[in-house]
Amino acid sequence: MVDELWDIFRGMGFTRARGPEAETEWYNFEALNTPLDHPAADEQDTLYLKGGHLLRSHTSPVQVRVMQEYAPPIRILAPGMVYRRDTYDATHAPAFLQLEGLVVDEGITFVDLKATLAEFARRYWGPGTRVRFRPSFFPFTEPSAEVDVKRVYVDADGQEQETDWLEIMGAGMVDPAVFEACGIDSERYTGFAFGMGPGRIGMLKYGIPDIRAFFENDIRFLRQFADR
Ligand code: 2NM
Repeated sequence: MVDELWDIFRGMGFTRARGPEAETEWYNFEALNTPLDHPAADEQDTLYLKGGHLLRSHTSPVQVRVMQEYAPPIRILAPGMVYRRDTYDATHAPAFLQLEGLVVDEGITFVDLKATLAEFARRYWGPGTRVRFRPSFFPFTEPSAEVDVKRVYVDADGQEQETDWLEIMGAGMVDPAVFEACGIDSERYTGFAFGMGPGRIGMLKYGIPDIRAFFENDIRFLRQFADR
């Protein structure tokens, strides 16, 4: 899944970035405009290690590290494992893949966000794909949106069919407070970011009803995807 998604974003000019899975509270929360007493930073949702570190709860700390080290223009994709204190059930795992993107330059607007993510959706699900942006909230973006796709296709009887709207990712314009925390001039630069779960997208694509199938090492399940 990560390789397939990566191929599309590489074709749109993104570079791959990586970072540590054991992070500090500053990189995981505070640099991302999330005070430690914000509900999203509540330790209920986070796995703490000894010595002031925690397992990253999203890959956004990778974006923070890239913004600290490189001057814009920035166009990166950060895939990797993230960790949350979630109960293991059909739709949640305490360790799961996330894939986040970040674009920073002069003059980047919400139009760039919509066009990039709509183009991604059409390259992944096909040219007939419809894309919908719904208002949402993330501490590190303003405005923020959930991105839904609907697939329109012609069935074996020649009838036009369409799927329900499927939620595939969150996205938004990077909050100026995040740029300032990372040492980027928020008067000069704007940008957008997005995040998705490759496991969730695979579940939607292949009709996998239970996320635990990815972790159980049932060779009959895994072998179906052995062609990459
Ligand atoms: C999402 C949704 C919206 C995001 C923001 C950033 C950063 F570092 F630039 F602030 N990285 N990723 C982001 C924004 C992630 O995931 C659902």
